[in-house]
Amino acid sequence: MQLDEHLKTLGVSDSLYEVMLACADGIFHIRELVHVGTSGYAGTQNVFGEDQLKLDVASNDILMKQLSGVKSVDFAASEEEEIERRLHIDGEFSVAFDPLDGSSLVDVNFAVGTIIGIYPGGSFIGKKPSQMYSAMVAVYGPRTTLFITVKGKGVHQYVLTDGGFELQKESIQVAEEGKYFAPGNLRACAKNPQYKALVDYWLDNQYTLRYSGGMVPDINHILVKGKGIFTYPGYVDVPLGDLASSPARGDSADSPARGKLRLLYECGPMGFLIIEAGGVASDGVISIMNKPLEQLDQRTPFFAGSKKEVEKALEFFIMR
Ligand code: P6P
Repeated sequence: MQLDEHLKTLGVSDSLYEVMLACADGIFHIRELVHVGTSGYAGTQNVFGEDQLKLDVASNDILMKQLSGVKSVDFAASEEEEIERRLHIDGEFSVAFDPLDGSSLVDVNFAVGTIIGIYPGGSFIGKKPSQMYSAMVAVYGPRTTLFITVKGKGVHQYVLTDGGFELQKESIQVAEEGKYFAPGNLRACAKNPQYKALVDYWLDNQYTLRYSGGMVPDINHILVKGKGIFTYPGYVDVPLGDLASSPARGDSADSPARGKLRLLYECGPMGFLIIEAGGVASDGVISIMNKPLEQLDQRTPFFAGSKKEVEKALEFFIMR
């Protein structure tokens, strides 16, 4: 069954259907870029001070163009742009995206992805991930696959064939436990003994390492295998409770206290997929879905995957 047909069987509204298909078209064109597009730097930096690749800019333009063509899209926010763009005033939806997450991995031919969150219209500031109607995440690897979730309607996987996105697996579930671990930000172990103790726990208990440096393929592994944990704590040994509330404490450009992952563009939509599949996603203190967005480039620690694995991991980050 094709994506468009399956969305109809899920009972997706006509207006949300239109936005999702526009995003899917954008993903199709980004995939072409990734596989044959030029490499190299654009000579610009994003709001995080990261040098932008030509692929970053081009994939951003593709999605912005797609969304500009949908009258129901109010604001669009991209990890590659400093401010949210107003496309159609009072549109029913606002769409946030990371057009090519992990783009620096393209040159080493690792898998990368596109992350999209579809919210109610209006500015993103003050919104919580729990308000999302839908999340769409594409994985550009040996195959191009797409995960979608629409609130309350499960998580479903599609694979790109000559005929378009074909339903591959319905109602994906993440089991309560599973010994795969994807330990992001391992550098933090040097200053964060609690994280070091957690990694030692995984090693002592013979967990299987599955980490590529790309959040999309790393969380894709949890969804496809149906179990495991992805972690990306902050860089310093600051109590997670403090991090969850205080802005910028212990922050520095190259080692932000709350880690480098972004709430709006990465952790919100990825957490939404994991939770809709029966897993959990946390900033270490609260569900990622309940974390209000204070600024577009807000970073957050992130722990996501099998419920018992996340609970076990957070035991190591004792609240002091
Ligand atoms: P590190 C990619 O740049 C990304 O934003 C995520 O996809 C990934 O999980 C993380 O950064 C990897 O970070 O510190 O291992 O390079």
